[in-house]
Amino acid sequence: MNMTIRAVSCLCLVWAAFGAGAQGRRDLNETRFPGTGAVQITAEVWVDNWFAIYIDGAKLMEDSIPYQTERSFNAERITFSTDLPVTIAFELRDYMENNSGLEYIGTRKQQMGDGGAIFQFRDQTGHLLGASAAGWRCKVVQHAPANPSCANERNPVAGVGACMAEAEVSPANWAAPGFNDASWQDTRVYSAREVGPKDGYDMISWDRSAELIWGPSLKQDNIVLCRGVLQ
Ligand SMILES: [Ca+2]
Ligand SMILES: [Ca+2]
Repeated sequence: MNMTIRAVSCLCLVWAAFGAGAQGRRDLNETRFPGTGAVQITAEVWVDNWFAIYIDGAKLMEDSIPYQTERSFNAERITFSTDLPVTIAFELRDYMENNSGLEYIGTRKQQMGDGGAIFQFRDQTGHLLGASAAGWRCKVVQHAPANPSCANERNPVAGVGACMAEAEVSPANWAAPGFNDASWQDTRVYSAREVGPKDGYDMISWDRSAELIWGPSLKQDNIVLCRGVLQ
Protein backbone atom coordinates (compact mmCIF):
# COMPACT_ATOMS: atom_id res chain seq x y z
CA MET A 1 0.00 0.00 0.00
CA ASN A 2 1.30 3.43 -0.87
CA MET A 3 1.15 5.19 2.47
CA THR A 4 1.92 8.87 2.62
CA ILE A 5 2.96 10.42 5.88
CA ARG A 6 1.85 14.00 5.84
CA ALA A 7 3.96 16.76 7.31
CA VAL A 8 2.05 18.42 10.14
CA SER A 9 2.97 21.21 12.48
CA CYS A 10 4.02 18.90 15.27
CA LEU A 11 5.47 15.45 15.66
CA CYS A 12 2.89 12.79 15.14
CA LEU A 13 2.58 9.20 14.12
CA VAL A 14 0.35 8.02 11.34
CA TRP A 15 0.26 4.34 11.93
CA ALA A 16 -2.68 2.64 10.38
CA ALA A 17 -4.65 2.53 7.21
CA PHE A 18 -7.83 0.62 6.62
CA GLY A 19 -10.23 0.09 3.78
CA ALA A 20 -8.82 1.77 0.70
CA GLY A 21 -11.50 3.75 -1.10
CA ALA A 22 -12.57 3.49 -4.69
CA GLN A 23 -9.59 5.51 -5.93
CA GLY A 24 -7.11 3.96 -3.52
CA ARG A 25 -7.75 6.55 -0.80
CA ARG A 26 -8.00 5.47 2.80
CA ASP A 27 -11.54 5.54 4.19
CA LEU A 28 -10.31 5.72 7.78
CA ASN A 29 -7.08 7.52 8.60
CA GLU A 30 -5.57 7.35 12.09
CA THR A 31 -3.24 9.90 13.67
CA ARG A 32 -1.77 9.90 17.17
CA PHE A 33 -0.26 12.98 18.78
CA PRO A 34 2.07 12.62 21.75
CA GLY A 35 1.26 14.89 24.68
CA THR A 36 1.35 15.35 28.40
CA GLY A 37 -2.27 16.24 29.22
CA ALA A 38 -4.19 14.43 31.92
CA VAL A 39 -6.75 12.92 29.54
CA GLN A 40 -6.08 10.97 26.38
CA ILE A 41 -8.86 11.74 23.94
CA THR A 42 -9.80 9.91 20.78
CA ALA A 43 -11.75 12.00 18.30
CA GLU A 44 -13.60 10.44 15.39
CA VAL A 45 -14.59 12.81 12.61
CA TRP A 46 -16.38 12.48 9.28
CA VAL A 47 -16.98 15.57 7.15
CA ASP A 48 -18.28 16.11 3.65
CA ASN A 49 -15.83 17.43 2.52
CA TRP A 50 -12.97 18.63 4.73
CA PHE A 51 -12.13 19.91 8.21
CA ALA A 52 -9.43 21.44 10.37
CA ILE A 53 -9.57 20.85 14.15
CA TYR A 54 -8.29 23.25 16.83
CA ILE A 55 -7.60 22.36 20.47
CA ASP A 56 -7.77 25.35 22.86
CA GLY A 57 -7.11 27.65 19.90
CA ALA A 58 -4.14 25.75 18.45
CA LYS A 59 -4.55 23.90 15.17
CA LEU A 60 -4.09 20.18 15.75
CA MET A 61 -4.50 18.84 12.21
CA GLU A 62 -6.39 18.94 8.95
CA ASP A 63 -8.35 16.27 7.13
CA SER A 64 -5.83 14.00 5.39
CA ILE A 65 -7.67 14.37 2.07
CA PRO A 66 -7.18 17.87 0.57
CA TYR A 67 -10.03 20.36 0.48
CA GLN A 68 -10.32 20.42 -3.31
CA THR A 69 -11.03 16.72 -3.63
CA GLU A 70 -14.39 15.64 -5.01
CA ARG A 71 -16.24 12.91 -3.14
CA SER A 72 -13.89 12.95 -0.16
CA PHE A 73 -15.84 10.81 2.27
CA ASN A 74 -12.99 9.61 4.48
CA ALA A 75 -13.15 9.51 8.28
CA GLU A 76 -10.35 10.46 10.67
CA ARG A 77 -9.52 8.98 14.08
CA ILE A 78 -7.29 11.33 16.07
CA THR A 79 -5.74 10.63 19.48
CA PHE A 80 -4.31 13.47 21.53
CA SER A 81 -3.91 14.32 25.19
CA THR A 82 -5.09 17.44 26.97
CA ASP A 83 -6.45 18.74 30.24
CA LEU A 84 -10.16 19.36 30.74
CA PRO A 85 -12.13 21.46 30.13
CA VAL A 86 -10.92 21.92 26.57
CA THR A 87 -12.33 24.06 23.77
CA ILE A 88 -12.71 22.21 20.48
CA ALA A 89 -13.18 24.16 17.26
CA PHE A 90 -13.73 22.98 13.71
CA GLU A 91 -13.46 24.68 10.36
CA LEU A 92 -15.80 22.64 8.13
CA ARG A 93 -15.76 22.97 4.35
CA ASP A 94 -17.95 21.57 1.63
CA TYR A 95 -16.26 21.05 -1.72
CA MET A 96 -16.71 23.91 -4.17
CA GLU A 97 -14.98 24.56 -7.45
CA ASN A 98 -14.88 28.32 -6.93
CA ASN A 99 -16.67 31.02 -4.91
CA SER A 100 -19.92 30.35 -6.76
CA GLY A 101 -20.25 27.37 -4.40
CA LEU A 102 -20.88 25.09 -7.38
CA GLU A 103 -19.18 21.84 -8.29
CA TYR A 104 -18.90 19.97 -11.61
CA ILE A 105 -19.24 23.34 -13.36
CA GLY A 106 -20.00 23.04 -17.06
CA THR A 107 -20.94 19.36 -16.85
CA ARG A 108 -24.33 17.71 -16.67
CA LYS A 109 -23.69 17.15 -12.95
CA GLN A 110 -23.30 20.90 -12.22
CA GLN A 111 -24.77 21.42 -8.73
CA MET A 112 -24.46 23.23 -5.41
CA GLY A 113 -23.29 20.13 -3.54
CA ASP A 114 -24.12 19.54 0.08
CA GLY A 115 -22.07 19.41 3.27
CA GLY A 116 -22.44 17.55 6.56
CA ALA A 117 -20.27 16.72 9.56
CA ILE A 118 -20.33 14.35 12.52
CA PHE A 119 -17.78 13.87 15.30
CA GLN A 120 -17.41 12.34 18.76
CA PHE A 121 -14.82 12.41 21.53
CA ARG A 122 -14.02 9.64 24.02
CA ASP A 123 -11.52 9.39 26.85
CA GLN A 124 -9.17 6.43 27.28
CA THR A 125 -11.84 4.44 29.15
CA GLY A 126 -14.29 4.82 26.25
CA HIS A 127 -16.45 7.36 28.11
CA LEU A 128 -18.08 9.79 25.71
CA LEU A 129 -16.95 13.37 26.41
CA GLY A 130 -18.95 15.04 23.68
CA ALA A 131 -20.34 14.71 20.17
CA SER A 132 -21.72 16.83 17.36
CA ALA A 133 -25.26 17.81 18.36
CA ALA A 134 -27.41 20.81 19.14
CA GLY A 135 -25.50 23.06 21.51
CA TRP A 136 -22.37 23.44 19.42
CA ARG A 137 -22.04 27.08 18.34
CA CYS A 138 -21.50 27.69 14.65
CA LYS A 139 -20.98 30.55 12.21
CA VAL A 140 -21.21 30.41 8.41
CA VAL A 141 -18.37 32.35 6.76
CA GLN A 142 -18.99 31.34 3.13
CA HIS A 143 -22.51 31.04 1.69
CA ALA A 144 -22.95 30.59 -2.06
CA PRO A 145 -24.53 30.73 -4.49
CA ALA A 146 -26.76 33.58 -3.33
CA ASN A 147 -29.62 32.05 -5.33
CA PRO A 148 -29.93 28.33 -6.09
CA SER A 149 -30.86 29.26 -9.68
CA CYS A 150 -27.09 29.76 -10.24
CA ALA A 151 -26.81 25.97 -10.48
CA ASN A 152 -29.07 26.05 -13.55
CA GLU A 153 -27.10 28.68 -15.44
CA ARG A 154 -25.33 27.56 -18.61
CA ASN A 155 -22.30 29.71 -17.82
CA PRO A 156 -22.28 30.43 -14.08
CA VAL A 157 -19.80 33.14 -13.12
CA ALA A 158 -18.70 33.42 -9.48
CA GLY A 159 -19.60 36.77 -7.98
CA VAL A 160 -22.21 37.63 -10.61
CA GLY A 161 -26.00 37.72 -10.08
CA ALA A 162 -27.37 34.51 -8.63
CA CYS A 163 -23.79 33.23 -8.27
CA MET A 164 -22.74 35.92 -5.77
CA ALA A 165 -21.26 34.73 -2.47
CA GLU A 166 -21.68 36.01 1.06
CA ALA A 167 -18.20 35.53 2.45
CA GLU A 168 -16.24 36.95 5.33
CA VAL A 169 -12.88 36.41 6.95
CA SER A 170 -12.99 34.16 10.01
CA PRO A 171 -13.03 36.31 13.18
CA ALA A 172 -9.69 36.74 14.91
CA ASN A 173 -9.03 34.07 17.56
CA TRP A 174 -12.32 32.35 16.71
CA ALA A 175 -10.98 28.98 17.92
CA ALA A 176 -9.61 30.27 21.25
CA PRO A 177 -11.24 29.33 24.58
CA GLY A 178 -11.96 32.97 25.47
CA PHE A 179 -13.62 33.88 22.16
CA ASN A 180 -17.16 35.22 22.61
CA ASP A 181 -19.44 33.15 20.38
CA ALA A 182 -22.68 34.64 21.76
CA SER A 183 -23.59 35.98 18.30
CA TRP A 184 -23.09 32.56 16.69
CA GLN A 185 -25.97 30.16 16.08
CA ASP A 186 -26.77 26.77 17.53
CA THR A 187 -25.73 24.21 14.95
CA ARG A 188 -28.43 22.73 12.72
CA VAL A 189 -28.99 18.97 12.97
CA TYR A 190 -29.71 16.88 9.86
CA SER A 191 -30.83 13.32 9.25
CA ALA A 192 -28.66 10.71 7.54
CA ARG A 193 -31.19 10.71 4.72
CA GLU A 194 -30.60 14.43 4.16
CA VAL A 195 -26.79 14.17 4.23
CA GLY A 196 -26.29 10.75 2.66
CA PRO A 197 -23.06 9.91 4.56
CA LYS A 198 -20.97 7.07 3.18
CA ASP A 199 -17.56 5.42 2.96
CA GLY A 200 -15.53 6.35 6.07
CA TYR A 201 -18.75 7.21 7.92
CA ASP A 202 -19.70 3.53 7.91
CA MET A 203 -16.38 2.53 9.51
CA ILE A 204 -17.07 4.39 12.77
CA SER A 205 -19.36 3.17 15.55
CA TRP A 206 -21.21 6.42 16.21
CA ASP A 207 -22.74 7.06 19.61
CA ARG A 208 -26.50 7.60 19.48
CA SER A 209 -26.00 11.20 20.61
CA ALA A 210 -23.68 12.04 17.69
CA GLU A 211 -25.70 13.82 15.00
CA LEU A 212 -24.99 15.11 11.53
CA ILE A 213 -24.65 18.88 11.68
CA TRP A 214 -24.08 21.82 9.35
CA GLY A 215 -25.12 25.44 8.86
CA PRO A 216 -28.76 26.39 8.19
CA SER A 217 -28.34 25.54 4.48
CA LEU A 218 -26.91 22.12 3.73
CA LYS A 219 -26.23 23.13 0.11
CA GLN A 220 -25.37 26.85 0.20
CA ASP A 221 -23.30 27.03 3.39
CA ASN A 222 -19.83 26.01 2.26
CA ILE A 223 -17.52 27.08 5.09
CA VAL A 224 -18.83 26.72 8.64
CA LEU A 225 -16.97 27.33 11.92
CA CYS A 226 -18.17 25.39 14.99
CA ARG A 227 -17.08 25.48 18.64
CA GLY A 228 -17.81 23.45 21.74
CA VAL A 229 -16.30 22.61 25.12
CA LEU A 230 -15.50 19.13 26.47
CA GLN A 231 -15.84 19.01 30.26
CA1 LIG B 1 -20.10 17.89 -0.62
CA1 LIG C 1 -22.31 23.47 -1.22
